[in-house]
Amino acid sequence: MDLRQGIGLRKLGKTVDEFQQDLLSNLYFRRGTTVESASPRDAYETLSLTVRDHLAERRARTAAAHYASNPRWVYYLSAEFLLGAQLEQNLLYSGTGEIAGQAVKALGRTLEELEGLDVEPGLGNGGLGRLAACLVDSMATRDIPAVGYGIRYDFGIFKQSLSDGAQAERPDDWAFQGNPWEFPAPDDRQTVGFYGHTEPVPGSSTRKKWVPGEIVLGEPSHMLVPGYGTDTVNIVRLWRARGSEASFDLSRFSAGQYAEAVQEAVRAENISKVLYPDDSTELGRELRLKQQYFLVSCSLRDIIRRFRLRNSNWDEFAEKTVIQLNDTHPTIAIPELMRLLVDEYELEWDRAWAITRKTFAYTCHTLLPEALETWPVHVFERLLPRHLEIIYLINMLFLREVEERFPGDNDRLSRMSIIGEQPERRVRMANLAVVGTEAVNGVAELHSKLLRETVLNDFADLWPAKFQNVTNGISPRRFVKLANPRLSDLITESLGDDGWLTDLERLAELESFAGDASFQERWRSIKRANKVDLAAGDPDSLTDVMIKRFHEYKRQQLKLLHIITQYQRIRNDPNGDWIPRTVLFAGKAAPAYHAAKNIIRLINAVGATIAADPVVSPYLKVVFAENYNVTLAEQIVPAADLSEQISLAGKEASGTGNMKLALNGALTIGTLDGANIEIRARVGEENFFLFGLDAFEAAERKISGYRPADHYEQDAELRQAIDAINAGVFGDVGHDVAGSLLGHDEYLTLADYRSYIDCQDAVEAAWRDPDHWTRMSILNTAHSGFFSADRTVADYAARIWRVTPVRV
Ligand code: CR6
Repeated sequence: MDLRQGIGLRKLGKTVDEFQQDLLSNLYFRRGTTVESASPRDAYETLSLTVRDHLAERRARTAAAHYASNPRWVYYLSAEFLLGAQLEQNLLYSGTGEIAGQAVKALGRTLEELEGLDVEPGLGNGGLGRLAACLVDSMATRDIPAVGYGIRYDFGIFKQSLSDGAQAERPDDWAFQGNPWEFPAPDDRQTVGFYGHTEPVPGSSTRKKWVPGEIVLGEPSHMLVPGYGTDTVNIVRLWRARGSEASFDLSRFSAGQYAEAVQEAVRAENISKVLYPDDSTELGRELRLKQQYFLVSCSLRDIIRRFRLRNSNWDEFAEKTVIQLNDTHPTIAIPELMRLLVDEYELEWDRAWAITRKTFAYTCHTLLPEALETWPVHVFERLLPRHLEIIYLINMLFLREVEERFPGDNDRLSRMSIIGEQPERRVRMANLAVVGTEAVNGVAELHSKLLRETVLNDFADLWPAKFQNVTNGISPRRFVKLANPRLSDLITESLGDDGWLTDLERLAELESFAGDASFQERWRSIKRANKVDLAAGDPDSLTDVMIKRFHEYKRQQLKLLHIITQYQRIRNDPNGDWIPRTVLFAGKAAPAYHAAKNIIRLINAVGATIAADPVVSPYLKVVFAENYNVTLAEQIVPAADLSEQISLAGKEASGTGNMKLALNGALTIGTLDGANIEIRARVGEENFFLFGLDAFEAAERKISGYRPADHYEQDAELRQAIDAINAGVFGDVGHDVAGSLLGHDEYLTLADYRSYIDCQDAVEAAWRDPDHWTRMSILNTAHSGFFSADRTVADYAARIWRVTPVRV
């Protein structure tokens, strides 16, 4: 049988009857139950397996095509993948949605009911993890041979609930009932070492023998990543840590020492236990470094295994392989590849280094200095002694190169060194990532420019050609077609076909409808219906959303000042001509980030005060939607009128929520930060509400000695808002928030307050003219095509990866 022809069993284009037969057979033989006794979970699993079979058939053909063509591969290494719910996506991507809807009746269920049982794997924190998911989707859609590598955390991002308005966290046991989308691949398990010591190798100055003190197994499983409108199905391979056989101590167990008997296994399994729950503190640092090395070590061995299936010459490795490092989390891959090549495969150092440098590329996702990872040298030395030696050698040779170019410039040397000396010796992962890669990119134009001019300036001086920009993007399938079916249908009808789903720039054709009264009417009724579905507030009110992680730089506190100002204005003039608004917040704060958690509490306290106020509540409502995740985003985004993108300029690397909202016809109120700048340039200045300092002005303000009190003293409305917070009108927590605003106001909230309030007034003026507003909304959608992740992937493919698609 020729696999490339497909195995025939799962022919596409099934009838409802055939699909029903498959369902029943899966119910009996794979789920082991019957229609009469099937639980909802049985029905859900059965449907998922049946849909999965359709993709698995394509997967088999994809793997065969890839094997035959021995292509250049993209390996995307990421500590996070926020894949989103799978069932609905896979129904769409396998083209089985309609027949499945009919066929599940045989199980006495509806599709909606079963989709409700689908649990999203929350294997990420926010934008970075969701970006990884959008990129692998687009790589498959563009037929790029690719594998995503990540960690299969037992517990994903914590579940958030509110308790008396404060964030409470619960563990996210996402796969507690199993995960039908996953294929375990125990045969491909890898062995990972930690701790221990190194020994010299006689006759070699660069090779060493590493004798690890702890051994852990990495067991992979994979999820299918289907392309849209193509046969390609790629995979994301996720590693789970296990103790080795030797980690269970039978003699202790027999002696009744049950806990001691399993402690080694437990310690091993802890490595993939939880997604690092907190990106703001120093806690658990060693465990996080362990996770990073675990991911890297398993993945690199797997990549090498795959390479050696079809190739034997190491000089071809970098031609067949590009490894994209998603932020610095997987950067230990650089010394690890060196270790494998030099110590295990016995290549000369220089040859290994040439291969390594050509293989890797690095995407930086931040400008916040505290988000650039560094590890204390002593932690590294204990956990990864051989890697530290390799890093020292890489650093020595690198600094020699710098010294040659800039003789005598010692300040430069110490800034560029991979090892920082002050206040303690630390390994600077971003420096390592720049030194060990062929290309470095930021994620939006401004971000890439600031990286070159500030954070990575010395490196850009040395290697200007290495630095690039690739503006982020999002999946139009998930965030329009699936999230907003009404809008999707209208677009398809207006454009004549659904080719826009893989060629999003075609949305520009909507421009000709922007002034058409009946089209506008339909546009508005879709938005309204989406708001009714969301049921967050009056569907005729202006739905103003701020959905993202809670962080002071993102400035939820600025939005809060606007709400309080509005509240005070209405109270002062109850008969004014106020525009009803529903302000919807959603987002999680890192569990140990107290300032962010205080802002959540204050938002809820202000919301409660307003709700209890008969004068203000008809015009203003504050809603906090709990447990923001991909699924919730898919419900909120289509219902939004106004998108809050109000970070201090120069702080948000890109943002991707801003793209999702604009694409769904929300107007943005925002600063000149991250991708906002590119959104504004495309949708048009007149269709974007701009306010605030730009990145340059913000930096100047800080340098010239910023005093938040000046703004407080000079602006009566601001003063009243802060006084109310401070006086406890909204409870005790106000005191801390006000204190931090008046004290140092790290993110210049007060400096941007007036400009923001005036801009919100302009928003309301625009809202009063529905035709004008709708026109702006249509134009936002029409000109957001650039923000498709398909375009992002095409940019990476052309400029960084230099890969060519393989059609299945
Ligand atoms: N927090 C950036 O802050 C960007 C995403 C994806 C972030 C955000 O602006 O859109 O990455 N950075 O590029 C990090 O996670 C370090 C994010 O999600």
